[in-house]
Amino acid sequence: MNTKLLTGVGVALPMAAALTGCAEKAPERPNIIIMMTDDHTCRALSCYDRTLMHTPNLDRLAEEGMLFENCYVANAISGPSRACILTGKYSHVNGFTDNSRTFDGDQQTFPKLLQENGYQTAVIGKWHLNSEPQGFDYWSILIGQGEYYAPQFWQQDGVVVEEGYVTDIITDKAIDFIDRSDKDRPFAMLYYHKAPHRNWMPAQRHLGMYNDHTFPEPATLLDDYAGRGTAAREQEMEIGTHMWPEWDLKVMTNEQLSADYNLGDWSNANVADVSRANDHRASVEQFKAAWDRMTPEEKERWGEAYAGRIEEWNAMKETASEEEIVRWKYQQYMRDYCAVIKAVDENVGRLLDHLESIGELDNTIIIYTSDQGFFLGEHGWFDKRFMYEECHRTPLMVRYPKAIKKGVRTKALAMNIDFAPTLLEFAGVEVPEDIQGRSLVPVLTSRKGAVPEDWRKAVYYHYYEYPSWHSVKRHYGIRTADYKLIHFYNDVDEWELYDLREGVQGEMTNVYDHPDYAATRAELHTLLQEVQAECGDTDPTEQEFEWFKGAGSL
Ligand code: SGN
Ligand code: CA
Repeated sequence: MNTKLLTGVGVALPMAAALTGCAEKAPERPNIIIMMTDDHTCRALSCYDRTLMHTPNLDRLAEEGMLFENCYVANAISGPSRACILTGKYSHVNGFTDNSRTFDGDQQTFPKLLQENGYQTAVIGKWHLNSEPQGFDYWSILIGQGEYYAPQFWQQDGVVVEEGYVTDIITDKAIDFIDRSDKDRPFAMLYYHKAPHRNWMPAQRHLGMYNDHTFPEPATLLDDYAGRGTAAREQEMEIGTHMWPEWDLKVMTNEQLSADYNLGDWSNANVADVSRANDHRASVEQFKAAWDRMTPEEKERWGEAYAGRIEEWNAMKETASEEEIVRWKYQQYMRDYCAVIKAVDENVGRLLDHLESIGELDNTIIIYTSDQGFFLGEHGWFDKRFMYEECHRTPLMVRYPKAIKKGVRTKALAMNIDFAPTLLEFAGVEVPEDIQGRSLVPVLTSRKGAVPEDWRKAVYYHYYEYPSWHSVKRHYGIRTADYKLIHFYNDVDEWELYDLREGVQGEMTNVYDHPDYAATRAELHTLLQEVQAECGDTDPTEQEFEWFKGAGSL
């Protein structure tokens, strides 16, 4: 029946909208699952890029559905991104501009609309919006960032600690929700992983799996930030300087982890050093607490897996050059990051197999995405926040064989605010006018992922969380098919323009003041103004004031 509903979409869907509310038609509507990871960049998905790792189960979604080569987030940070997805609106409209915010759960969200229209709704895993979930029949969410081992879940009946590894547990809960759901009504589930968020703690079965593997280095690992502005130079997310050996790279023995750990004498240090020392100390305490959630057997296995790395580190840490340290840290970072993704890939496979075994796979729209991308050593960085490609772009694969052709890749400029209207349209629920995203249905149902003529010419971005972790300055801008225009503001006033056409400088050379780009620059400014006017985001200064009023701890 879904086939009937969706064949020749565009004609059939308005009819579906008219059917909304008819209880007897409800079972015909597709189930919905958004599979979202935290900080999973396209480069660590083999359907996007085969150089780093193999993700066969995630690739299956691309092989059996559509892959978006150009999906972008509206604000590359967790809570804001989640709020954009829930509401289909930009941060300045849904109010969740940075991670210190509390989501106003009374506002309209797509799960609420689905629930009102007969869907059984659930959110399982990382929520990170500070307020209690609304619009879900079932919720079981991690507290804040959550924990990798023996994670705590906040759910309707209180807080529980679950034994085991977070990615496996979230999947168990997802399967359980599906199995418990009423078979006469469709379900919509947000299956939201913590992985592969910092500090990248792999599952027991994946410990040490990449110990003997050397990952290729990105060409810009040792970037000196020449040719770009203050923001790129003044961030605090460099692998060399800001990645802690203990917390991030786990170079602490089990003996150190179970005892007091001395980080040295800082009594003669200056204020900046003391502040860094305090951050460092906090990160060690944080790691001890995370490690302590493991069982004695798990700790033992952990200790064995990291022993070689710890030995290497102790032998080199005093003598190695800065460059050697960056390159060594990069390898350890990649080993853990990719191992954490292995568990995601396996669990996505497990969930797909389960749906198949109960006959619901083809009747389910499955979206795979991340809350944003991530730097894997490009520009010498980890973390995200910048409007640069590595984290601005996010993975997006959509599988729904009743309406979407297999193995198609599209270049259409998509955004995470588009998920809400897309899913509502597929579900036959009228899309409210105030939703700012565009339904991706015309792209998804096109034969070859063709970009419709009237499609958006640019995606809009705005990042607010500064001053804060990693010191990425506030900025906004647009990305078109070929160019990117960015304005860094607040304590700087700097514009950047990048030529993203193949074989050109990319995001290494700011061509904003280059005479060859004068015409392009003028066009982009006009387009930026139009896009800002359309989405109602024209006065960052005003928002800054709001930000200061609301800022708390992140
Ligand atoms: C934590 C991390 C940061 C990260 C933020 C936001 N530090 O503070 O590295 O940028 O979360 O991440 S950590 O020492 O606690 O790991 S987000 O994905 O939730 O937005
Ligand atoms: Ca994230």
